Amino acid sequence: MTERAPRRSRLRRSALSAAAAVTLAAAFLAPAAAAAPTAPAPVAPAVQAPAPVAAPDIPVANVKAHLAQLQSIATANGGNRAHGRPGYKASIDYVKAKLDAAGYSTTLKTFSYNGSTGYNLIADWPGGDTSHVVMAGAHLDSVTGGPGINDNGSGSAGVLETALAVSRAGLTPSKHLRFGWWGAEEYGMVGSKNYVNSLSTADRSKIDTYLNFDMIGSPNPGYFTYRYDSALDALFRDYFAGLGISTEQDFEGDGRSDHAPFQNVGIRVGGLFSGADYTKTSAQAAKWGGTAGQPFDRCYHSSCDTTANINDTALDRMSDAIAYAIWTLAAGSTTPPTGTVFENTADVQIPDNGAAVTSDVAVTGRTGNAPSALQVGVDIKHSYRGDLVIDLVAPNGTAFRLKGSSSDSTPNVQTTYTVNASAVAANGTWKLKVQDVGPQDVGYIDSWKLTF
Ligand code: DTR
Ligand code: CA
Ligand code: ZN
Ligand code: ZN
Repeated sequence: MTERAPRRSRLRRSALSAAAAVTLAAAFLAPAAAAAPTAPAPVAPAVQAPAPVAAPDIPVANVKAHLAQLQSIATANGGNRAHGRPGYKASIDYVKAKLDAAGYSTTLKTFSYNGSTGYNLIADWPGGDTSHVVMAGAHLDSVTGGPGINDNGSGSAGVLETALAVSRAGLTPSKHLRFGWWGAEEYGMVGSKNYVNSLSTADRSKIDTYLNFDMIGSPNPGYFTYRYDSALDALFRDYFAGLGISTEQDFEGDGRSDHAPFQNVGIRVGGLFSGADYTKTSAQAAKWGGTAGQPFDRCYHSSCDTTANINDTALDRMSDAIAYAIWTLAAGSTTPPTGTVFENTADVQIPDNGAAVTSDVAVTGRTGNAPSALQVGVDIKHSYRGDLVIDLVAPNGTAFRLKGSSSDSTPNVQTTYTVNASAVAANGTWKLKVQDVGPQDVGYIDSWKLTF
């Protein structure tokens, strides 16, 4: 586990799509042996119908693991992952292998540019209405002068991990999901232009939306949304508002990344950007943090654009925003989103074979009792999840057993439980209680959240 400074817990009040439909095997949760409750534990909840849930949290550690692989590839191939160089083909092979293993239908499309063969990777998630395609993409190539970890390993890795999360969730969206990784963007969006030009008019008309992610982990980050489509702009703006972050519309990217070829044929485009060589203003630093008077990415197109050139928080937030957009748009929901998320992202170490630990979220602003399908999103990093016993403890002390111990040697618990909490009041401090009851393997609570 990479040691990280504990992150502040945060309240995330983001609009969620109530119809972001993912069919989850509902957890039939019986209250655990209560931890000294003040009130008797409620009767075991009735059988839960699968409930629509919000997008999962994208583990930023997974995104960074992809960046580490891309860095290794560049290091092993002359220090770059540029079009026409071996590092690019090795990068696309890495991404393709991950997607093939996750059940995607992948296609490697070649093109020629500057006397070299270029590669685009297209990955289709089976299912959904193929006459309504929601697409997300990122360019995978770097400049020749460096490994291109922020530009654009960050966007490539964020899109890749979202695609893998779709597979982990077994998402069955109403619309068809497609992902793309583009070659030769640095030479003028050559790969994405080639892809769009290769589409028939009929196939272009089937793409409802293309979302582009080019630089989403800049070390002195800004939070910019593409302004071209008001609904897509609002989708991201409202998401970040739920995190307490005020975004700005991007004005330096017109025609400068892979959204442009899609836009030029009339396809609705959106996306996110954390900034390149422009300078962060004092006003931006005041609201986003970081350093005024300095570029958003001082290593833009330079050899120092390495894995050290990434702001983890920006990468984490933007990757989560990609997942939110995909779940929302693919579910086909056009109804106004509802729902509120309360999250704690502070890491809490779990002592090996020892006492239970807890992580709190303070729920406020609700009225009455919690819902009968309260969503409990859990992200625990641990090398042997069978050691873990996990409870949700309500403000009145009522405990709901989420997971018991077992011989399951699989690492990590990254899932969403559905709890019938309708017998307890919503407002107050809820606790995730985790105990490691087996020897040797260790881990920590990475983050958890309640979605009402
Ligand atoms: N042209 C991109 C970097 C870039 C510059 N401004 C924007 C705005 C929106 C997306 C990307 C960019 C590149 O160098 O890959
Ligand atoms: Ca995350
Ligand atoms: Zn670039
Ligand atoms: Zn780029």
